[in-house]
Amino acid sequence: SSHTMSSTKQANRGTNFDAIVAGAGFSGLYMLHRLREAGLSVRVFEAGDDIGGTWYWNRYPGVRCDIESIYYNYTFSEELLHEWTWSSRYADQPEILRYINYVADKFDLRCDIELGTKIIAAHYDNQTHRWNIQTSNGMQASAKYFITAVGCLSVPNMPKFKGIDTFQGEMYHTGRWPHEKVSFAGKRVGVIGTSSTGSQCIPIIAQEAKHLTIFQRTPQYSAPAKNHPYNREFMRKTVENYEEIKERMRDSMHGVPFHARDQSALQDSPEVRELVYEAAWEDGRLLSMLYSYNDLLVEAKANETITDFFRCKIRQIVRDPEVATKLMPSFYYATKRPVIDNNYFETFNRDNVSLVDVRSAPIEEITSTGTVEAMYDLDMIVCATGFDAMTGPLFKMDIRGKSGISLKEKWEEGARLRTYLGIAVADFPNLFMITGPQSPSVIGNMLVSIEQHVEWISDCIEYLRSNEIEALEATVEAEEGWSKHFQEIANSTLVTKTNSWYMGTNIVGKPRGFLAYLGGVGNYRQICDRIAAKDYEGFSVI
Ligand code: N01
Repeated sequence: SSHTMSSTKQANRGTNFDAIVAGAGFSGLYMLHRLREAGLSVRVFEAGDDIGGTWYWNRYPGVRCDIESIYYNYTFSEELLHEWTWSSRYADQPEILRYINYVADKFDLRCDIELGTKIIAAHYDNQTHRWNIQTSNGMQASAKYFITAVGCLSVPNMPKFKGIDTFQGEMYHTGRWPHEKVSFAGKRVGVIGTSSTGSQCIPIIAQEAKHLTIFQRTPQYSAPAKNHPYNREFMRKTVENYEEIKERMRDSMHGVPFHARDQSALQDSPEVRELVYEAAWEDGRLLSMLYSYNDLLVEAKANETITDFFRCKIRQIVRDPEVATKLMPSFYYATKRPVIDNNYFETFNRDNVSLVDVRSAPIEEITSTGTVEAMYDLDMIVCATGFDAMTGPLFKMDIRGKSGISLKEKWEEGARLRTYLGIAVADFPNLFMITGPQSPSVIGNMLVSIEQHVEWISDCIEYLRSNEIEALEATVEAEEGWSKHFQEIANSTLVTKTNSWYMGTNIVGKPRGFLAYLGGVGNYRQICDRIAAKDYEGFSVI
């Protein structure tokens, strides 16, 4: 049958492929490269008018990565590592997008990417064992393997305030920022949201706007990023040692070559703890604070020692005690993704900045001239309100498996997410998700997770081809086992105690449940490799 398949492929080149990939960000691009190298015909469909995914859409002022640039890049090509030089510790969006474009050109990827084309449906055909794909512009295509590379944070969450459509000023969501420069000069700007995105754009907008009003629902813990230019010597040395760095990243908890100190926060005296936290504060890495001790995410008492430290810092930085009090976070530290910033808390000392607590008095309505019964007159509203994470991008496509049930229907049944390794789903043969729900991915450095998934998936596909297996499907038992293990790990930490996009609670009507695997990227890689070595244990063959 593989013979007929390949001759059909030859006859219908253009619409029939070995593999179809949804999305041309970091994951889709590498997937395309790997599969093409393995000799498959591949088509990538990308909704945006250009490649880059997250880094194509998120162009808001101040946008940078929170993982150091030298770790937030591909590691699969030594040549690429040597060719590229990052300018600073935390690269900004234009630089990361330049990198992605450089990679696309270097590996000649563009010819297999269809831009401005959203996949709206993907249905598995039981007769042909192929995925039939339909796009927003009426294209039909089919493939043996369907791979989602749609990202974890790609569907903006636009708040549904009453009257929002009547607002006559400019309104933006940070995740859909215009390509032309947005001017804040002379304007009364409101920013809704004070998390990773809000804390990046607020200091920049404040410098230009006539007045900036910040609508804060949940105060954040944020530590200074301590961004600085990289020097040539540092880049050279790092690249020279990259083999070792790469091993450490792949073996780690969060995809960076560092780990937590092997000590409880409760073993140190308050004075020593203070010194430890102070050093971490000065260090400026996303995980420095969390890595101060090994029990901050599991012991409530330990976590309280670090939240005290943050509150103290905020009180020191923010001059107006009333504003400082409003900025005091109280959830367990790092149960939301930590935030690192450039002058976030300092911005509240500016005369043209005011802070509104919308936890005690939520935004109820947007009128033609501003928010909240016109109490705040605004020329512009910036929504830094986040995303419908992980499942959101998958649900944008009507993905239907063997039995005709959609992924959305499956996971909404009993409000229960079920996957095998976050990669595969029972009833959906030959569907592979890169950085899907229940995988580690967004817990740390996305690039390490992306490369691991892409390599695991392409190895799996090569295994299927060399063994002439038509299709592979996760078994219900394997899926149950993974989901149970997944949940046990999440429950053993403090993360499930906090409402966040990790828990799905930021989206009205979304079932409450943790979305990403917390067992660590190193452990996870070992589990995935073990399963592959056992001839894809937990999968059944069609
Ligand atoms: O989104 P968020 P984000 N009324 O969901 C508030 C990555 N990222 O775009 O906390 C009022 O974290 C909401 O309030 P609350 C990173 O993984 C990385 O900032 O729900 N407020 C919160 O303050 C990150 O974790 C980088 O009470 C409303 C904010 O909006 C993830 O993306 C940069 C509201 C949303 O916070 C998401 O970050 C940016 C409403 N109706 C993003 N609805 C870096 O690499 C929402 N909010 C540095």
